[in-house]
Amino acid sequence: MEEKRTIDIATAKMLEKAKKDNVETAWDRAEKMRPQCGFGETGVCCRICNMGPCRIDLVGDGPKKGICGADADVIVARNLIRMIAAGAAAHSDHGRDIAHTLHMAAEGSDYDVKEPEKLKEIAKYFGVKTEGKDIKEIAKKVAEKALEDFGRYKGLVAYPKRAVEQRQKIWKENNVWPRSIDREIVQIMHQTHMGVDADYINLIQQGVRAALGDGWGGSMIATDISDVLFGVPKPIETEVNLGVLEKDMVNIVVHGHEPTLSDMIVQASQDKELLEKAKEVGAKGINLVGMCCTGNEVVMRHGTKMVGNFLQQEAAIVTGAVDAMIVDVQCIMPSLSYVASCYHTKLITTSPKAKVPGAIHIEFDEEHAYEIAKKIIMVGIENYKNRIPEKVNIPEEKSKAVVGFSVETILNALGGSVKPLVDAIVAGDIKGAAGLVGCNNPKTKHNYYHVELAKELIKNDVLVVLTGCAAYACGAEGLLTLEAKELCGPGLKKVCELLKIPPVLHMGSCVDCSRILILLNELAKYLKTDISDLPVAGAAPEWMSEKAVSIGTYFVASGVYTILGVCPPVLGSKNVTKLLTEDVEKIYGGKFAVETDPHKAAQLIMDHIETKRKALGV
Ligand code: NFS
Ligand code: SF4
Repeated sequence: MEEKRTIDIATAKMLEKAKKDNVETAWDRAEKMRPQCGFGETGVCCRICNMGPCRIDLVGDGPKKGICGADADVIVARNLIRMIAAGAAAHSDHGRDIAHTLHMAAEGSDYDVKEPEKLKEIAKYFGVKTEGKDIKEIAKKVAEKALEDFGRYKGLVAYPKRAVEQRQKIWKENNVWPRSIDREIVQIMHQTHMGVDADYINLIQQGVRAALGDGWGGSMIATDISDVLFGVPKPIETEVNLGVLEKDMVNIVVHGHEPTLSDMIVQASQDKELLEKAKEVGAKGINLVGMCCTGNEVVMRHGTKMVGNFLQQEAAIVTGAVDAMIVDVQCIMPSLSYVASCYHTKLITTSPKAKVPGAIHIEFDEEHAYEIAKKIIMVGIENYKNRIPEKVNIPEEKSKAVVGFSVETILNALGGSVKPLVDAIVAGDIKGAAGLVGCNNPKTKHNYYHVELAKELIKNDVLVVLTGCAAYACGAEGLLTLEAKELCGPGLKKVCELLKIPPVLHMGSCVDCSRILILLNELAKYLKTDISDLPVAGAAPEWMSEKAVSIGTYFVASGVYTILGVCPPVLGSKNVTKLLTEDVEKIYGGKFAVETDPHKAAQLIMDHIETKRKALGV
């Protein structure tokens, strides 16, 4: 049965073990949840005011309107853009925290500016003068300007002006250029309050504006300033999957999202004093590994091994070999404290925004970052002796991977410009490119869609770039290696050999989808065209989070054809569905499609790429 749940052998083994150990997982709970509520699934359940809850009867002769008179279009659109608001808020609050950390670095803290060149580069976009200025001074100004973009009371968010002019024009004409990152999120909450907006088109338009404030705002700020503080990612080797846990070392998992914490933990895990302590308790050393997006952040900069993606978080603890799991924010299942209690694992929460009953809370504070990081690791070291030997079973599966393809790295590999990439596209060696992003979802077989889609695309000479949990899926399958060129079509294989890159490029965490935007923008700039004219597409094969809705929306609004592998809750409104899958294309040049079969999705992407190639005359 476990093979039905995941394609990953290591995970399947741990699900078997969980069953034996009598531990319930997300898959078990998903089964108990079936059949899931049809009203919720189609987006026609409204709980926005207390006259409700209301629901629309789509098939019978039940209610067609809520008590206030809201119809299916309004209810679906409101629910959807509230998802965008939450997703954009999560990404952007992360961006804000990183900007604060830069501000603290400027004033003197455990953090420092690691990449002065990148700082100067982004200073340009914020209108901060750099000539003759001290780096700390620039850092402080850039941090302040970035922080202003969250709550400015006049003007517009700065980063969208990095986009090609055609794109900027579309955003201006349609009035979706975000005024401030927070404001658009707040406006969604206002606009969707009972008795405000009853026009589904106007509602979706506001969703687009908030999503752009995420992609070309909060997320992009998070990526850029993380690079400034922690380093611009460069290709680095690592290993992926549960097999990276070690039997005779203190295993510490960092799980969550923000590198402010995880990067400091990486540094502290190499502290001599702590290594001594680890030896004192009988361990050979400290094995720090990453999970979900914070894992993506640290692997790109330090090569920290990647233990697993979203649906592997419980499985990691089920190995019985995780001495501490350290979490900050986002995608942390509340079940972890229960699963940890079935083994010896200590779950440590660190953010005032995310506490979990049953976990140890050690609040992280940037002012005492290193000291707290050490204290957190000590919990893991001290817990090593509590392992229950008969409950330890680490699957051996792990794969090698090369990660760390920032835009800077890609341009570097290409000799400083996108020209060789464009030439390869024109020559037909590479047909186009596709971005695979996002989560896992027990509604689909774990990792199956990510892997099948990636394989099918590279086989057809489509270069694949990845972020988020998609990266772990493809990494565990060995697709992030130079050897994966053997799975490619002849053209892509040639290019991979020439540039010595894998055909599937790991570009980072989910906020790093902003790197994909910048790469597309560079291609468009070079071709003197708009992003929507490029032979590219996006897919969120196994998405589940509200952040993914925001990401999908800003990609579509940036001109990208985007496939969702799991249907969003919109089918209750024919009008909203048509708007998102057809009409938006006339405005933004991008649109959504839903396709639950990865092979059919690959065909859709290839057809789209072919159409765009023809239009470009290549
Ligand atoms: Ni993205 Fe990262 Fe994974 Fe999905 Fe969660 S970790 S920010 S939301 S589940 S890809
Ligand atoms: Fe019902 Fe309207 Fe209230 Fe929603 S806002 S719960 S549809 S009355």
